[in-house]
Amino acid sequence: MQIPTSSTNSATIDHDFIPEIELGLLAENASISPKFLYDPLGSHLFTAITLLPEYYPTNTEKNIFSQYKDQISQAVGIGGTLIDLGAGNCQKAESFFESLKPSNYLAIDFSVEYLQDALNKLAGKYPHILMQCIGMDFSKQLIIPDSIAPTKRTFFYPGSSLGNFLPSEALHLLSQIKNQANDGGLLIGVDLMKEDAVLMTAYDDPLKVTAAFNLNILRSTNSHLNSNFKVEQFRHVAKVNHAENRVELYLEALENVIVSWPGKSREFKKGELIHTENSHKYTIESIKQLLMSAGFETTQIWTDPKNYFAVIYAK
Ligand code: AVJ
Repeated sequence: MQIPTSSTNSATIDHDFIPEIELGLLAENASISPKFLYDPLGSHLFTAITLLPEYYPTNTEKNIFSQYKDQISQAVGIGGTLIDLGAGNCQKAESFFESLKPSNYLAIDFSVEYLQDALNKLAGKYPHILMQCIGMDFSKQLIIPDSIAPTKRTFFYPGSSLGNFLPSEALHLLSQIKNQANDGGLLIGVDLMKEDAVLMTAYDDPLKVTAAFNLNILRSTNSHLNSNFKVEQFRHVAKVNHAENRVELYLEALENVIVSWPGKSREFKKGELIHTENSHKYTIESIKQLLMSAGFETTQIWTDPKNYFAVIYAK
């Protein structure tokens, strides 16, 4: 893997995703990993979701960040490398540049094309911060390149993206973060459990932006696999799973469908579901437990008045 030193270059760790996608599609309970939601159009659709009034996480987190900016920045401390996990459009990290004064900014995302555009714009605005981006699927392994100085690292993982992972996977990722933070820490945003009605409108919004975002995973899959999914043969479904403390997204076949791709095919009966995403919701206690199990020793926590969302600095 090559990590460029120029301020706006990117490096992509290339993976062959075909075996992973096939495994999910051929399983009795079919699934497609949520990382395939974020092709270039999917990344834009997700940004559109964050602008919906029904999608409370983004705004709630933003309000917590702005209300407690000083306290949070004081907890995190200045300097070192700010490592943005799932950087997207880099806006959230940018809002901390002034108070955290990082010398380096490393933006990591699965969708590197979208990230590169965002970083190009940012680099011109902050010439004193050395910026790099990497396209990485850190759902399996988080590897911070050797070219990133082993000084203080602040991992930034906002937006409750941790919620995509099963508890065991989340623990694995958090442990890897702890082991690579040196004397820094983790600033993370997590979504809290709440009443079903609020969750359901957030994940099945009346403008159907979330439906478009979810259905687009079929086109993203077609481009990876050379398969022939037709978006109009499926519909978006959101469910709250209380036993697992999560919202689940599915695509339901509206008719009997046969999907094929080079060498293989899969039949979906009318009503059959493809699982596309889990969005785990935490309690203050459950996320603290998870962080402690990952090796973090202290946490500072900020929430909103409705207790919809929590921002945590863990060291
Ligand atoms: C980016 C994973 C935090 O789970 O709320 C938004 C993705 N899916 N609407 C979430 C998402 C449907 C989002 N995360």
